[in-house]
Amino acid sequence: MKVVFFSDAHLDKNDIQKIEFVEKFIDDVCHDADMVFVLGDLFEFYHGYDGYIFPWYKSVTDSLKNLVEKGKTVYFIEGNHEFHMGNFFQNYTGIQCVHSVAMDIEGKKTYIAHGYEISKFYLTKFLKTPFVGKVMDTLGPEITWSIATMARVFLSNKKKSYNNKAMDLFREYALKKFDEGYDVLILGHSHMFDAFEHQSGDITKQYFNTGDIIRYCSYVEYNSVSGFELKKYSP
Ligand SMILES: [Mn+2]
Repeated sequence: MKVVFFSDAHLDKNDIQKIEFVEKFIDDVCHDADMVFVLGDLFEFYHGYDGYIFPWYKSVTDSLKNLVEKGKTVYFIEGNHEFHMGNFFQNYTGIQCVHSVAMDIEGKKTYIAHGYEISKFYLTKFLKTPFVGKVMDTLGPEITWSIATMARVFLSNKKKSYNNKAMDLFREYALKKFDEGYDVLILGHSHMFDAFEHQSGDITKQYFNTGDIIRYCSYVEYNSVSGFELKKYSP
């Protein structure tokens, strides 16, 4: 069994090369996976509309759709830049759009999320409310995209660099999840790839952060032979 986890590409409208890079990653690394988790912030901005996919996101969406058509299970975990992928996106692609996933992966109780709940970012929480979702629905894709473009200066984590304090916050959260009974925790959002192990009795618990598929080419892979591993993609 092979499972791939990646996140935080923050693909923007004119990011042609980055979009092609992610599509190549999907082709190269995910083609033989059984399950693929997009851990959020694949897109710099997304709000789902009926019958509509932002044209600049169509090709990468089709790459993921293609995985579903090949029989793989694909989860899209919404990040803080994705507001409501919506039924149309789910029905069109066959991808399951969720906020977090708790599942057993070959005996390991695994929790998978984007990770924005760790930082107390009230603007994100406000923007995620059903009220704001309704406003985006009403404004339609073109106007919403324009507003998002103007507002991104307040939202973007793109320029985040390595920061031990932030990294520790994620690790502390991991310890909390281990206490709740999880064996493996996988997050994104920080843009800092990370891996650490925690001994709990005779069980080794593991935390991973997928980092940033564009900047560090980092991702996490599980396979039945070697377990969970932090990896670097070299095309
Ligand atoms: Mn994020």
